[in-house]
Amino acid sequence: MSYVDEVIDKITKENPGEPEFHQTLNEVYKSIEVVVDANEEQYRKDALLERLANPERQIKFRVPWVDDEGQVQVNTGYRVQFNSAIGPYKGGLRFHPSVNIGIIKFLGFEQIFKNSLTGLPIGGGKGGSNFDPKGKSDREVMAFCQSFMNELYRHIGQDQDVPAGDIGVGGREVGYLYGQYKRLTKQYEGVLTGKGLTFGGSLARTEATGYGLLYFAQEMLKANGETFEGKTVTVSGSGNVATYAIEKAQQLGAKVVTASDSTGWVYDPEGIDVALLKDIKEVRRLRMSDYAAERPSAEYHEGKGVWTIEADVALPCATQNEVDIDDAKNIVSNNYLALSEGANMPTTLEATKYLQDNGILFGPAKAANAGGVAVSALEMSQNSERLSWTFEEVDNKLANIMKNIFKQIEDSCAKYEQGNDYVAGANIAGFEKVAEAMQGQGIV
Ligand code: NDP
Ligand code: 2IT
Repeated sequence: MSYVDEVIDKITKENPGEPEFHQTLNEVYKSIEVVVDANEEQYRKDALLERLANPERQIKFRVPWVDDEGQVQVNTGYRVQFNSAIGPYKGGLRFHPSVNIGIIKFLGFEQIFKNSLTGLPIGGGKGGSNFDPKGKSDREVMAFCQSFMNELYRHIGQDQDVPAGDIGVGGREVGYLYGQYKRLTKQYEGVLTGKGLTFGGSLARTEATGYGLLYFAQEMLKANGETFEGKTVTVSGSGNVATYAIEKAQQLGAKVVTASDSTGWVYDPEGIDVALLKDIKEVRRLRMSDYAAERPSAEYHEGKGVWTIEADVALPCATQNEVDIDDAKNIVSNNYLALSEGANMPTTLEATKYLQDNGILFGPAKAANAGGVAVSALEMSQNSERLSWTFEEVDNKLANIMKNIFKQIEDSCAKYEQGNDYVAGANIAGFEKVAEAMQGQGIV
């Protein structure tokens, strides 16, 4: 058995019941096998792959809070501090009823390599809770966030671990979390990113993941002689990533014809109305069915179905494993050119392989959606120097970071003869830097 296979087997057995973590472990470790084989003796002796797959620290805590009826509710909070080889732990917080330790570990593991690809000094971490913000009042969300921070504050800090948003955690939640951190510690520091613009947030952080996704996809299309001009794009999700992906795709001359949430999806052949989408989702906190009700050109369908629509580029921006083998078959039979992942691990391993085998350009999440965390790192820089940069300055840096990520992937693909397997290229490039940093710091 190869060293990679041995470690996948061992880590999987040691961490039962964590299918999402096993999935990313398989994807990453199988695709870096070519690098590992070339350094097998040293890596084996140093147990490098075992150390990398074991979080440096994982924290699990009780989060009690009182709902609007006076009833005490109890949720579980998590923070996984996965790897600090290249910088303080960095990664979002997810509030969603599905959250468990395996999901947080999958997201934290992905974050290590994503953060490495940004070229910025940030390690990998992730956290969250099984709290469901949907349908909760503002006061309930604040009560939950304050209780969550009452425990989390002792584990984080601007030079230790810097959380941010993810599913269910946006500007409102980051604001409540930051307020409570400051109250508990008396520190006005860049301990969270995605903050409001009046208290240390960075311009363009809200837009960063979606915009970055398009800057990355633009590079990927360009390398293959294509552009977004005149293309039709399908997007899933209707949250932070989806909204700003749609906005940037339209700015680049494409027409985006779909968006979705967990109850249904919209087909809007005239192109999604971004102003209406923002009003519905960000201001009024309503559903895609409400978008369809207010937009005469839009059809609403219950359930899942975005990938049945014919288009050129697919941008899944909702959640993990939302593109399965049947969706991949639709994408291929509808003659798509490319799929670029806005969500984390939205494509199953089987679907990814099928898309790549059928010549669909495939932009992997840890590269394609790295713009969010990259601008988070720029927010940390601005907080440290007590300055705020302009929108253009941040947006230009973001565009350059995304170009550079694509270049690193191409270089790794060339160096290890991976063709245009950008999944392998991203994993290899992300891994090499972290591996070298870990080797340089001894057995810790
Ligand atoms: P939001 O909470 O803003 O939006 C999430 C969207 O995905 C909503 O439309 C939501 O629908 C939908 N969704 C969530 N869970 C499911 C599910 N189980 N099935 C179907 N639809 C679902 O989150 P973000 O936009 O921030 O995050 C979206 C994805 O992007 C996630 O994978 C996240 O990890 C990833 N990401 C986010 C970054 C960021 O900066 N925010 C950075 C990089 C990656 P509903 O409202 O019905 O739940
Ligand atoms: O998955 C991700 O990269 C994020 N949710 C953003 C993390 C961050 O620290 O901005």
